[in-house]
Amino acid sequence: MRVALTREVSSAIASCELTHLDRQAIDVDKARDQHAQYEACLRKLDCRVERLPAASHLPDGVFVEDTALVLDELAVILRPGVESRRPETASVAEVLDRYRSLHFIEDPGTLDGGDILQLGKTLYVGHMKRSNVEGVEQLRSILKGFGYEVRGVDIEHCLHLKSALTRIGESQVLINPDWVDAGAFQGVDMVKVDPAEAMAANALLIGEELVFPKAYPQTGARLEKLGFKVNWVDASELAKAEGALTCCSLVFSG
Ligand code: CIR
Repeated sequence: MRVALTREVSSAIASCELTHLDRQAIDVDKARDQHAQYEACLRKLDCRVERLPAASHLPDGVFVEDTALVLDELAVILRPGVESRRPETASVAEVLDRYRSLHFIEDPGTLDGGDILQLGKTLYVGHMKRSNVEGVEQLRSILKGFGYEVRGVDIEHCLHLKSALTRIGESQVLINPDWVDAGAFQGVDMVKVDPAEAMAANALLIGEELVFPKAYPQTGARLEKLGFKVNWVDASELAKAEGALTCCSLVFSG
């Protein structure tokens, strides 16, 4: 059974962290409605959605991806790069403890899940803002015995590695080559975002289908032309909080 862990949008989302965007008003009801539609899409793709409650002291809590890395063999509870997000991990750990043995990134390491891209047994970790070298080292040492290779990758102009590229197939990524060095992904097949849609590289792959934002029609059309089944969702309110689609769930086999 495929599980998708999510968290309801906080009433305090207006106080979210922002790095590259100017603060805009966020309509909480609209954000919750769009989030519910996102969850409905995950259910349609055979996920059992397990939803954590929102909390007013967790403005960015909806972006659960940043709190943990779930692999087949174990889960790693991460340590987000910004202080305000660290209290999000406890309730996520409580749920994941039912599914996996837990390992932890500890001070002084920081790692946001949005910086970790898994392609088979290779984990690419973007380190710049939120994730530091100590975090990458700790992850490497946790995963050493499980046959995973951890590779650091430089990113620029974006918040997380998965703002710049995401997995859309077995060994295939959707990429904005202006934000990450494509050369770091030797042997990986690449589809580029439409040049007019810099933020379009974040697609959520579930099974063989993609969940993709309506905000980037040209890149989505490019994917459809290549034969991908694209499930379009409107995530415009959460985008104002600098969140994309992969950020809103942790999907794993339960
Ligand atoms: C933050 O800055 O932490 C949130 N406002 C957005 C996090 C988005 N998460 C992600 O890309 N994985």
